[in-house]
Amino acid sequence: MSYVDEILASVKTKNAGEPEFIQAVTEVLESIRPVVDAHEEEYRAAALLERMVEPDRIITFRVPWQDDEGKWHMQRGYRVQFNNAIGPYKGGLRFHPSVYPGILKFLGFEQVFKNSLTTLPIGGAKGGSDFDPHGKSDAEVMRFCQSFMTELYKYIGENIDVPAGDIGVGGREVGYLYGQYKRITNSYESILTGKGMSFGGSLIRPEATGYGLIYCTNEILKMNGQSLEGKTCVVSGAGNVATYAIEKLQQLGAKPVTCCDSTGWIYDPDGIDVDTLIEVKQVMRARLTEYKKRRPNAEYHEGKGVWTVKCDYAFPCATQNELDVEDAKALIANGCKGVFEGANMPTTLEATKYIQEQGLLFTPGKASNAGGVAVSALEMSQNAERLSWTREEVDKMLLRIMTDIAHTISDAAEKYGQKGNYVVGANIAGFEKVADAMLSQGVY
Ligand code: NDP
Ligand code: 2IT
Repeated sequence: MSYVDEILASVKTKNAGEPEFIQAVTEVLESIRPVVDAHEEEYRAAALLERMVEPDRIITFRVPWQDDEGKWHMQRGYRVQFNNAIGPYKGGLRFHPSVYPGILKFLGFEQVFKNSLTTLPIGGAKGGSDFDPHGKSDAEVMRFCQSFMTELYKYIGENIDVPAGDIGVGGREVGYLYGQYKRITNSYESILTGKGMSFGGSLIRPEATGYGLIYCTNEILKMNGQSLEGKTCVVSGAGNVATYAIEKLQQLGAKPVTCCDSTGWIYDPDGIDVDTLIEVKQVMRARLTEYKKRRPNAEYHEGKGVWTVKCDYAFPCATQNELDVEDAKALIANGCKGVFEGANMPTTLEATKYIQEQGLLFTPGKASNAGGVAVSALEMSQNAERLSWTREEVDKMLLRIMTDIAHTISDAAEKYGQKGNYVVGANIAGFEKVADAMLSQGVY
């Protein structure tokens, strides 16, 4: 049995109850086959793949919190410190009822290769809780965040592990978490990114993932003789990534016509209005039914449906496995020419394969959504030198990083005889640097 097949079989057995983790590992290992085959003896001798698919450690803790009526609740908190071969652990925190170790392991594993692609010195991690912020008051969210950090603070540090936001964790949560860290340790350190601008945050960090997705897409389109100008786009999600992807699409002359949240979706034939979206989702923290009330020309539908809308390009920016084969078929039947992932692993393995076989352009999230963590790393740099860079400076660096990623994944795919297969390109390019760092540092 080949080394890749051996490791895949073992991962499937050992992590049987964690389908998302198995999915993420399968995609990466299948992609890197040619590299592994070429270095099999060296990699086997160092147990490289065995170590790469096993997190350095998983920290699990209890998070009790009190609601506004005085009732106590108990949540689970986690931090999966996956791999620090190329820098301190780095990756977001997710607060969502679906959070369990399998989700955080898939996200931490993806983060290792994504962070490698940014070229910045950051390792991979992910954390979070099964806490659901929907419908909670600010005071409840604050108490939860304080309780969460009261345990997490033991395991993080500016040279150890630097968390940030993800689903359900935005500027408000990062602020409360940061305040509690400072209160416990009496130390003003860069232990979180995505901080507010008044206490060490970086300009462009809120926009970075969405903007970065579109910068990367734009470069990939250019390389393939296409462009965003005048194109109709469908976007899923209505949170951090979706909102700023929509904004940048508009700035580059495209027309994004959809967004969705966990209950329903919007089709706005005039193009999504970003100010209204921000008002409804970030200020009011309401459902998209409020968007419809403010934009009478728009349609609101319950449930799932953005992939049924006619478009040139699609941008899944909500959550994992939100785009399956049926969705891919609907997109292609409607003339879609490319799918560019803003979320982490939003496309199922089967749908990815189908989309690529049908000749569409496709970029995997670990490459195309790397702009968020890249600007997080720039926030760490600014904190380290106790300076803040201008909006223009950070945006320019983001653009350069995302443009470089587009070329890196394209070149790696071509080098291994798979021109245009950006999944293979991203996985190989991300893997090579981590493998080199791990092999250099000895077996542990
Ligand atoms: P947010 O919490 O800001 O937004 C998530 C959005 O997706 C919300 O509108 C949410 O709906 C919607 N959503 C969540 N689950 C579902 C579902 N099952 N079906 C439909 N819609 C759903 O998170 P982000 O925008 O930060 O994250 C989105 C994705 O991007 C995730 O995969 C995340 O891991 C990834 N990502 C995030 C980065 C970041 O910097 N924030 C960086 C790189 C990747 P509702 O409003 O109802 O909650
Ligand atoms: O998935 C991701 O890359 C993030 N949620 C951002 C992580 C970070 O540390 O900024």
